Amino acid sequence: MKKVFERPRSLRNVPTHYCAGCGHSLAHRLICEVIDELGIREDTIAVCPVGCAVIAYEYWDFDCSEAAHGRTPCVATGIKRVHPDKIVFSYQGDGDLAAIGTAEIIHTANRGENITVIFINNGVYGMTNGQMAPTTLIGQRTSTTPQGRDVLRDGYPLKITELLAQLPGSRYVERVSVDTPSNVIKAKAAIKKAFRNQIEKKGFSLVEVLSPCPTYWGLSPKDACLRISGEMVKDFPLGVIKDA
Ligand SMILES: Cc1ncc(C[n+]2csc(CCOP(=O)(O)OP(=O)(O)O)c2C)c(N)n1
Repeated sequence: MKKVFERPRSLRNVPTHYCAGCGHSLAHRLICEVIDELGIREDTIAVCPVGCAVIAYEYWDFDCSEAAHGRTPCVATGIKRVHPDKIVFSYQGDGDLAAIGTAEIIHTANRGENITVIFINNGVYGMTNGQMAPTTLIGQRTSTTPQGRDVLRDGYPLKITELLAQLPGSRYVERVSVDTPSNVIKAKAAIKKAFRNQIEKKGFSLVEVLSPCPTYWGLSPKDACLRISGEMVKDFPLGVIKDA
């Protein structure tokens, strides 16, 4: 019988703790497929974040380090500078990257560190019960904005990825989504390009992944995916933002 589907070598055969319909598990798998296809499993070092993906190292079968809140780009920088031959990536949610670690990601991009950043934007702080994140949409209800995000009180959704693309040190910045099969395929291609850039020593690459959080959006997994294409992409349009 012809084999049409198998688990990537880099993905451990264990159940994850993610909620039904969560985009983290899809993103994890895509990263593993890319690492397998590039043949870099033995040379890859991941830096795991705080937030829902805090124990990503339980699911990935390659070397991983943990970092404190928002500091994964700094830990990744240190590892990469000591081991320039290794492929180093940081994995962060929007609370981690765009709030707690704003300074760290800006300076890492600005220094043009030759690392890869995978940025999971689900618009909320998932792990700590769905509080507002910088990426929360205007009017979006969260546990800390029960009436909806109000611009006068809470400011605007932060397009941190566009901001990072402005910096001369950033090389490749793309926003993708995992809401539909075709977008999943595009997301994988972007992740692969970001890893390939690092292998080719091109510098700082970041892929933002719009990711459903059915639990804290209060939606079914299907409706959470529909919310991405119906609402989220208006503020966070998909596509290449910078490819220098
Ligand atoms: C300095 C500091 N700020 C905040 C927290 C609480 N905290 C831990 S994980 C987390 C949520 C991170 O959310 P995000 O990065 O969006 O990832 P998600 O859980 O949504 O995947 C927060 C707020 C903390 N422990 N310390």
